[in-house]
Amino acid sequence: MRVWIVFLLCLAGHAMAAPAEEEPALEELVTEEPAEEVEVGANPVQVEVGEFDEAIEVVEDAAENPCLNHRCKKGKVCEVDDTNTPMCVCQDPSSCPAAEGEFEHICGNDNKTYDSSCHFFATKCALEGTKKGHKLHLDYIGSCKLIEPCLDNELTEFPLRMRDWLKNVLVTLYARDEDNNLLTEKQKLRVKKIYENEKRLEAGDHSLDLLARDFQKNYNMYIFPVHWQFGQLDQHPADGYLTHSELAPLRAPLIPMEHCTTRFFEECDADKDKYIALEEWAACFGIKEQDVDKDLVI
Ligand SMILES: *[C@@H]1O[C@H](CO)[C@@H](O)[C@H](O)[C@H]1NC(C)=O
Ligand SMILES: [Ca+2]
Ligand SMILES: [Ca+2]
Repeated sequence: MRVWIVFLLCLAGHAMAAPAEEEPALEELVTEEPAEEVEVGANPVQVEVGEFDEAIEVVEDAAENPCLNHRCKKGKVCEVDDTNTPMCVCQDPSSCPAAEGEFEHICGNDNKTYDSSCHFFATKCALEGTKKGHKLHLDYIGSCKLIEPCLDNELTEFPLRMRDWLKNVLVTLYARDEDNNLLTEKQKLRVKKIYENEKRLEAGDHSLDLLARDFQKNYNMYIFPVHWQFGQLDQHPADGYLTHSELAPLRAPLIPMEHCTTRFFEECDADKDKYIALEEWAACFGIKEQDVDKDLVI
């Protein structure tokens, strides 16, 4: 998640700030499925149990409130039935906390603006089992707006810039990694080679021409960043394929700033099976087939 914050800062054209632990988890905000990451709906007992309460009270509370340790996926909250058995039920959107601002708004792929991701997932839950509910996805962060169509020539620019960002994000993570452990040891070894390469194009506002030439010349430096990005997204489950919701942490913040995002990822799914395989992913970033290597997704 810290990775995405850095990534966003690059995209927004700001100087990269130190990754902040206390930032809201973007990935958590936009990833739709994994139930285990989702917090239990706030309940008064949980809120009142503070560090200063005696342990015995906590145990009693847990026994009395089976919802305390019962996790529900996004859009659902825990309730107990007549037999005091916890179950997850759809959250009423009106019980969602009021959005604190425009930045919490979410645009659905129905081109409707939802006040917050809570409102969005509660609405999606209410439609569970219907065709409409199945089709409803979080499209991007922010209120719905007019997104200009992506022209063919703009589409070809997209991977040029994205590859460059990825490389710079990795190098920046590496440079700051000493105390943060943002990368694993294996990843560090890979990035070290890029970081220490004198021919590396430094981060900057480069022309598309230069980016294209650098990709030709320093092609090898781009192979790992493209694989790494895939590995960051392919986690629910890590099976070598990206689903729509696995892609969401990348897509959702990007779309309002980069109008070719949707078309790019649509076309990335070359066989149109709704999954982006590692091979498809690598190909749409210009990585040659013989350089696609599952072992690089580490
Ligand atoms: C989506 O909604 C926005 C804002 O209401 C509007 O400007 C835009 O034209 C809509 N897009 C589509 C594809 O209907
Ligand atoms: Ca996957
Ligand atoms: Ca595919």
